[in-house]
Amino acid sequence: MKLLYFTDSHIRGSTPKSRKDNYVETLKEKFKEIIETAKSENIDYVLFGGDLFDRPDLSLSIVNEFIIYLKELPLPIYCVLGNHDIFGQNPSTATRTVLGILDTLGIVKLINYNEIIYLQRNNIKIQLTGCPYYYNIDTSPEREGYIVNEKKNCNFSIHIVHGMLLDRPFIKGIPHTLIDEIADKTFADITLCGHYHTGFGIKKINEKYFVNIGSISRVSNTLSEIERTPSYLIIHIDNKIKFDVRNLKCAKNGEDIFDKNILMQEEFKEQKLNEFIQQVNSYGSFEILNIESIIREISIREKIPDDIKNEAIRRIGEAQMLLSSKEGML
Ligand SMILES: [Mn+2]
Repeated sequence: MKLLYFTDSHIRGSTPKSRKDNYVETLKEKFKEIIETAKSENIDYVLFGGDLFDRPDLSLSIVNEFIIYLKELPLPIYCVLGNHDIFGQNPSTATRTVLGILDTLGIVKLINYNEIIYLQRNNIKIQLTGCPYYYNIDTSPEREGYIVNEKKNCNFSIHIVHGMLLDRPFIKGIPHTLIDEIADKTFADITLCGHYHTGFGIKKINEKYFVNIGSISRVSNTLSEIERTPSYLIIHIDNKIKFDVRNLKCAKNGEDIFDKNILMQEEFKEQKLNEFIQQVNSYGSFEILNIESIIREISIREKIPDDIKNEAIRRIGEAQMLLSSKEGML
């Protein structure tokens, strides 16, 4: 049996800020390549990890442009809902989304939570389950979205999930789940994950595989995204499992699609802001959060001339006025 898996395509009608190419055209090339591969290599089933669309109510003209590719496959793509496919991180809004409509039309097959699907080819039978993204997938005590409780009447079990599964601890304050937390609990032989666009590759723990090969799209201008080549995965299954991660041939060089100057400017801004915050903090904790008082205090300690101090206060006043008039317009 041969399966093809890819994730996080983020279909949208506009080009993300700081990308230099035409995002829609680039993404079409990727779909073409993946669908062509699925057909020419006789892939039995195509699986998808969520975030097919960048928003749940994407304009129908863009949806239409991409359905053409999906419809070329003889079978619907088996997929889970990503956070971008639904409203308010709530999978029960699916019927109101474009992905929900594609499910009704039979162009994709949404795997519902607790649903068990069997995929068969010759003498190989796979138990396929999935879990969509939901608001506390990475904070609930049992992390049940990642756990397959039972494996029966099959050779192997595959679970697709859209959540922040990671191989190592991540930035504090960003909810995530570590492979180590679920590896002993799940019965899935392969856990296919989307959501974390950088991906962590393929990890094997206790004869179980945990996979996130990363998004096929690069939507944010960060160093890791510039250096990453988007890829898809072929899974060969007979009496054992074999993976073949393939870089998309049509994917352009990161340096050619992202503007490194913008990245550097953003980093510079961030750095200056952090310096400013540190500087303010270094004067001790201010009990009063009135910015004018903070400026006055700093200028006394640093012996800053009055005209500079007054200019700073004047500019802050202007900025505050601008902000409040903008808020008034909303
Ligand atoms: Mn995503």
